Amino acid sequence: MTRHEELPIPIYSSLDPVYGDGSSLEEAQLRFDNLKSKFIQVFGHPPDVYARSPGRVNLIGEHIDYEGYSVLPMAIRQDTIVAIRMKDDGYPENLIRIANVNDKYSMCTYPADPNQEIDLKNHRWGHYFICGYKGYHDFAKLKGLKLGPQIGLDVMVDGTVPTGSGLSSSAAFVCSSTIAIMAAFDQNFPKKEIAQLTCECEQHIGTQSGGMDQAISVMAKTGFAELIDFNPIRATDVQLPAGGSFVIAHSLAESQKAVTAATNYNNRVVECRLAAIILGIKLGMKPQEAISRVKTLSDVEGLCVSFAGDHGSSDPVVAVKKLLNEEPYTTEDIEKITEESLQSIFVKSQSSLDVIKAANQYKLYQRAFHVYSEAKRVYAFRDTVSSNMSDDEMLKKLGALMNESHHSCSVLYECSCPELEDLVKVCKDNEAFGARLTGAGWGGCVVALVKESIVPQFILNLKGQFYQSRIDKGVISNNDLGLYVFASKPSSGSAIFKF
Ligand code: NG1
Repeated sequence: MTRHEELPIPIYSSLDPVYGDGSSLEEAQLRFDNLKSKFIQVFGHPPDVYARSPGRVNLIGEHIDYEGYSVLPMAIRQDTIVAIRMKDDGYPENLIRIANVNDKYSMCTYPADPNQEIDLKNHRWGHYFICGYKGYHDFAKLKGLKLGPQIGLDVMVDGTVPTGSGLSSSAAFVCSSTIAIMAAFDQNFPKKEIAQLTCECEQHIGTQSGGMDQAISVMAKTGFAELIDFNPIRATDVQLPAGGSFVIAHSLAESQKAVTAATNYNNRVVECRLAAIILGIKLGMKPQEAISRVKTLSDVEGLCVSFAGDHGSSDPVVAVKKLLNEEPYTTEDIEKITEESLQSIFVKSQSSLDVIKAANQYKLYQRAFHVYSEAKRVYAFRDTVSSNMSDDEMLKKLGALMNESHHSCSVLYECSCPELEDLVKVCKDNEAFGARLTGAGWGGCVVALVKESIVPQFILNLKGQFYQSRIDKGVISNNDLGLYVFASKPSSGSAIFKF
């Protein structure tokens, strides 16, 4: 049987395979009708083709994808739809015009040049489309495909994934853009190649993104969470237990990952690399060898595990505890061990150099501790789901793993914030089996595992205990509450629509 990730992106001529029936189908039909009519209104022609990709919620496995470890997300219902038309009929033939159905996002215009540099200092929403445009051209070149002259594109976007919320609005946008461009050229490829490609596309925005978001957005299946492995990318269906429901709740603190990359997201990627290099050296590698060969903590896991073996354990955390200092490292501390300057170690990566410029200490012990222990929790979660425990026991165990994950993110990885801490506490006070920040953190959403039968009451309690004061202060309006707190079932992945 062909594995799911070997199949191309599905192409549909109607909406129901993705949006189901009833009110969600009606809602989708309205969105597509509106997208088409705005497209005609702005560009004077209907689009050729549409692509959609969903946001996601990560159930467990935070900040470990870029270290090569498996993660366990599911796609959510909210998605981004990109309508596209290739301009083969004259002026302005070599422009890319990107409009949005939401007036908040004004039209962005770029040259139709795949070699253009993205102006990272001036962040614009359309940059994410250009990530897909550049990435797809590089991919096509590698494949030896001819894309023809640099013709212009007209693009209209409709997104419902809340931005800056840890639900991967950026990946939903980059994936739907890349797939729309691919479909406009009448091409298609296996999902695993598109997952890899879209991850590389998103790195053009300046984050050293791991690949989880694009992988789940592209490969998700209705009704299942997925265990995503990297190198090579694979997705394995995970059936979630009956009787439980995942509630997603926004902390209302917005996390602008691309803007804070140097001090937050990319900082952690750099810290993990340094922790891995130092562990490699302490475990017998020559500094030069460690610097050139060790990219991630998974690269030195084998060494750590055999060190742990000498101490009667199989847990790589033992090596972290014994070989790294709990006190933060200064640049000088690190350079004494690596015998090479940080500048030169990271010379090929501008975004890492930006991290070094902004940092004055590095918490290597804490970051490595988090990564190795979180990687184990992902497998514990998967094993729990496939065990023969009763549903109730299972939900309790899964909740406990989620709580441990949150604690580790908060204390060791320091990617939480006061609003997330508050919200996690409110969830736990209201009978959630477990609750944790989801996605990159520093704002954004919490995911809580709740007994299905109490979901409506649980949401009402969150409203009273977390949102009401914010509604009163005008941070959000009462009518919008459903956008910020909702239960979610696993939804389907990317699709192309040709009507
Ligand atoms: P979000 O929540 O979309 O910012 C980011 C990364 C993931 C992963 C998580 C943390 C991107 C596009 N996504 O997700 O790859 O590392 O943080 O687990 O950078």
